Order: sequence, then structure tokens, then C-alpha cells
Amino acid sequence: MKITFIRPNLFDQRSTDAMTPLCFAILKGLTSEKHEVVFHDERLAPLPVNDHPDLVAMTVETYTARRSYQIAADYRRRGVKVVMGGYHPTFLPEEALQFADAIVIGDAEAVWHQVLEDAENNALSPIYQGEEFPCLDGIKFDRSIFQGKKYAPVTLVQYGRGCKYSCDFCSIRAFYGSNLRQRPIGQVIDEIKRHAGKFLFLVDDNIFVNGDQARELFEALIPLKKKWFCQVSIDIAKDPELVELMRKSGCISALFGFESLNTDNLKQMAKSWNVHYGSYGDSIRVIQDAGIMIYGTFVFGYDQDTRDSFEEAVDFAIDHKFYLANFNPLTPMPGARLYDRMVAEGRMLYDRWWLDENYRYGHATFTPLGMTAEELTAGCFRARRKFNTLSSILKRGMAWRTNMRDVYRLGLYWMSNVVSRREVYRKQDRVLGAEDIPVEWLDDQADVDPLKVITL
Ligand code: B12
Ligand code: SF4
Repeated sequence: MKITFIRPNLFDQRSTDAMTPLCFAILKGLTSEKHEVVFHDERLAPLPVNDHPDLVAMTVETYTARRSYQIAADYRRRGVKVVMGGYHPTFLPEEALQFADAIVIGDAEAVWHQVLEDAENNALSPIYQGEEFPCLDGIKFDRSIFQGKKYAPVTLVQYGRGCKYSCDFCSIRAFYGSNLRQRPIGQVIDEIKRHAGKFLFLVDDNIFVNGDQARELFEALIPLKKKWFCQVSIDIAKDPELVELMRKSGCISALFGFESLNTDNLKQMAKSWNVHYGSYGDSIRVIQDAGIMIYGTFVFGYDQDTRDSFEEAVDFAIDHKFYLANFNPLTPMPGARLYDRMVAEGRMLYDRWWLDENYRYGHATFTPLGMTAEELTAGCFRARRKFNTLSSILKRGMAWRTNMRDVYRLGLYWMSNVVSRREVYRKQDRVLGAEDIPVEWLDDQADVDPLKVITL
């Protein structure tokens, strides 16, 4: 079969910060050599016109759902079968099935061979779902499909899946539940030795799932002399020795979800543990003393937030000389507990914001209690702009222990801040998907009753 893999963008436009989508390295690794595979990443180049493979496989996230459905509709109009997988079809299978011939729920590893066999026999089932979470031992990443494409010069590597925490807004917990899986460390190290350049992004949802495993991973990374980034829960700061080991193993920056400076908000989102082992100030000190640059993320719109919360958070991030920071309106994602609560409380502004032609990227999707939805949108955009002003970049840059510690950090600091500043303006206020495709396409393409509930 001829198979086209597609990574849709949020909008019908190119991005400047695209990274290799690991799910396609996995799918390629699972696909027999007898099939001819072509891969298109819409963030890098426009999709080909009149492509006519036997099967299209797309990865779909909530923010890319509208664009994915538009692309799928175009292929299906020409009689090409489309299979979708990833977060969004997993959470909303009945919606995705209006636009795909088949969907894969959850991880691909256990079912992809069956999808291919059924597609070859022209006998696709609507839904594929593995019986349990597949073991990650032996997983093969075939990165050959990324060759010749202009991705950011960083190698994405996955050690494990899932998170030990359960924040109410989070898609990870909704996707993996309490399941935590790690690959054998030897396999991760071999893969890095074979494929990675100088910079790695360990894409685990939380690299600090448990202290012993993190220690073992960091120790194994030391001899490789790589520079790496990750996402980690801030409770790692309770163990300064482990943080020091993290730095020694090459970690130069880590993303921490601070989310809010208000403890009642943290409680509401089930993230009180953020300040359980030490105040933010104490944790930041441990991390920055070790030389790790902090990428802090904040959300606004929980019940205790007011119009003053934005300024407070952005000043906090600038004063603590964060390497990068993001200030997002809290956005209820289907599948997450927060979404169900907002729907139950009648606070959502759209039926399905991710498909709505009136929704704009960066805008509030629900009515907060402490301000209006417009104030929430404006406050986040203001905070992002303030954090990315030249004076803020210069002020934050003057940090000898972290952002100016060595040539790698300094280079990364400036490059990332320039990109971040540009991205703030590029995405804000944009309609998701291609703007010139009218909203009626949703009804036109629906060949399944949207209200039909599929029993999984
Ligand atoms: C690294 C990363 C990024 C990187 C880019 C990564 C890249 N390659 O381009 C950056 C930082 C740029 C980024 C940006 C964004 N991201 Co991001 N990102 C991630 C992260 C941490 C890892 C992705 C990864 O490599 N996963 C490893 C692969 C192997 O897992 P996977 O993609 O889930 O694939 C498996 C299954 O899902 C399934 N599968 C997936 N697709 C398909 C397709 C088919 C056909 C099949 C059969 C199976 C299948 O099989 C795979 C193997 O088992 C994920 C969290 C996560 N754990 O996935 C968030 C995540 C995907 N991102 C998320 C979001 C929201 C975004 C942004 C929209 C944020 C924003 N507000 O701007 C942007 C979008 C940018 C864009 N242009 O699209 C959310 C999506 C939530 C949702 N419900 O859709 C996630 C889940 C984070 C979270 N905590 O909620 N992201
Ligand atoms: S710590 Fe991060 S990955 Fe874990 S549940 Fe909370 S938001 Fe999700």
C-alpha cells in the first residue's frame, strides 16, 4: 500500500519551531517495509495537492482537530481512506469518526499492524483499541522519515509515559490514567548514542516519576555529554542532590508548571503539591543554584483569579529571571475533569471551541468567576507581551548562574526568546484550521449521526 502520514498544523500556515513528531517515528517503525510511506508535516510545508495514497494516517490533537478534519474531508472526497489517532480521537471517538474511516484509541503499538492488515483487505473497522497499555520494552523509533526536513536541531527522546499526579486540567492524566511506564534505560541510552545530536528533548510528561528511576537515568546520561531539556514536576526540588545530578547529566533547562501563585487555585486544580515540599521561592533557588534554566508556565481563570493575577505572575517570572514563560487562559480540554466541571456548571462559551469558527487561538473558552472572559483573554495576552519585551529579555538574561552560565545556555536563551516573542504575535487571535473553508463543511462531511454514541 501507499501510505501518507500527516502531521497537521493548528492553522494552514508554517511554523518556525517545529520538532520531529515522535508518533510517526513509532508508526514507521511498526510499518512493514513492503508498504511505501511518505510523510508530510504541515508545519514545515504546505500539503501536496491531489495526493492519492491508499491510506492516510493523521495524528490529531485538540488544537489541530479542526484542521485535521478539513484535510481528512479533502482526502475522503477523493475516495482515500483516513485513519486518525492521538489525543483528540481518543477523547472524542464519535466526533473523530465523522471525519475518519477509522480511529485508534490510545497507544498505537498494539493495534497498528491490524489497522494495516484491515486497510489492505479493504475491511477497516471504525475503532481500534489495544486491550491494555503496551509495554515500552523493545519499542523501535524509525527516524528515517524525518530526513531532509527542516526541524529544530533537537532530538526528541521518550523515556516514559504518564504522570504520577492528576491535575484537573491535564490531558496526560486523562489519556494514560494512573498508568506509568518506562523504557529500559539501556535502550534509551543506545538510541541516543545512535541518533542524537548535541541537544535532546526528553518529552516525558514528568521525568520525575520516581527518584530512583530519575537517578538511574541521569547517571546513565552523564557519559554521553549531551545537553538536554525536559518537563518535570517542581517537587524534584525537595532533593537538591538529584537536581544537581540532573544538571551534571547535561540538563540545561526544564519546564515547570507553576500554574498559579494562589494556593486556593492550586487546591482547586489538584496541584497543592506544587508548594507542599517548599515555597516557590525555595524550589526556584534549588533549581537555579544547580544551574538549570526555568521555563515556567502559568494558567489563569481558576476561581480565585482576578484582573490583578496576570501582573503578579509576570512580575514573579521576570523577577526570578525565568528563561521562558507562558501565560495561558485555562482551557478545558475534552477528556479532562475540568472540562466536565465547566460543562456541568454551564460556563462553556462554545459547544466545541476546537471546531468553532468564532473561537480564536489564545482566547477564553469559558466564563471565569473573578473577571469577564474578555478580561481573561486580554490579561493573558498582556502578560505574554510584557514577558517578551526587550527590557524583560535583557533583565532576565542577566543571570550568571543560569541564563548566562555558559555559551550553550546563553545561545539557547537568546534564540528561544526571539522565537517566543515572534510566536506570541503569530498565533494570537487566529481561527483554528484554514480560515477560507466555511463552517458548513462540518455538516457536509458528517456521514455519521453526530449524536450516535459509540460503545467502547
Ligand atoms: C513535545 C511536545 C510538544 C512540542 C512539539 C512536539 C513536536 N514533535 O512537534 C512543542 C513544545 C512545540 C509542543 C507544542 C504544542 N503542544 Co505539545 N506536547 C509535546 C509532548 C510533551 C510530547 C509529544 C511526544 O513526542 N509524544 C510522544 C509520542 C510517542 O506520543 P503520542 O504523540 O501521544 O503518540 C502515541 C499515541 O498518541 C498514538 N498516536 C498518536 N498519533 C497517532 C496517529 C495514528 C494514525 C495512530 C495510529 C496512533 C497515534 O500512538 C503513539 C504511540 O503510541 C506532548 C505530551 C505527550 N506525552 O505526548 C504534548 C501535547 C501533545 N501538546 C499539547 C499541546 C496543547 C500543545 C500546543 C497546542 C500548546 C499551545 N497552546 O500552543 C502546541 C501545538 C503546537 C503545534 N504547532 O501543533 C497537548 C495536547 C492535548 C490535547 N488534548 O490535544 C499535550 C498532550 C500536552 C499536555 N500536557 O496536554 N508540544
Ligand atoms: S504534573 Fe503535569 S503532566 Fe502531571 S498531571 Fe499535572 S499537569 Fe499533567
